[in-house]
Amino acid sequence: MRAALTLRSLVGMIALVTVLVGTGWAQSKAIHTQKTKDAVITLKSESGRWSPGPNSFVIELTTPAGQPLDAGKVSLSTSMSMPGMAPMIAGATVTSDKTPGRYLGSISFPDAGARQVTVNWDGPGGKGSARFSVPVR
Ligand SMILES: [Cu+2]
Repeated sequence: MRAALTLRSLVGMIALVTVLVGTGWAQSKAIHTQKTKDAVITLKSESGRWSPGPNSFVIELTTPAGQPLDAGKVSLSTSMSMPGMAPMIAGATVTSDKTPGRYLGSISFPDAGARQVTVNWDGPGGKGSARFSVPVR
């Protein structure tokens, strides 16, 4: 009986780890965390940074208390100011994940350098915006 229970909990743990690896761990290093009055926004990716070329990443939105934020439609855009030329603008493709407050994004950068990032959201959990800087390196 005891052995059976142990085996069962072991199987359960393996299943849980498999799910975590499949959904979370592959995008687990934080690129940037930004707190606003209403939300905490975390950008994550496998490498923990943005690099020139295509990037896939995760946006997580929570309330200041750490509950998933029902953020509805989320968008992310970036701007880089370059001397003597118009700012370089790049927008991300953002889709909602099955997990509340979790979004999957992809974005491509032609070069390295600091980006001014704007994240907007508009959903049942509220509407808001955050701005911060992220290096592309
Ligand atoms: Cu540039």
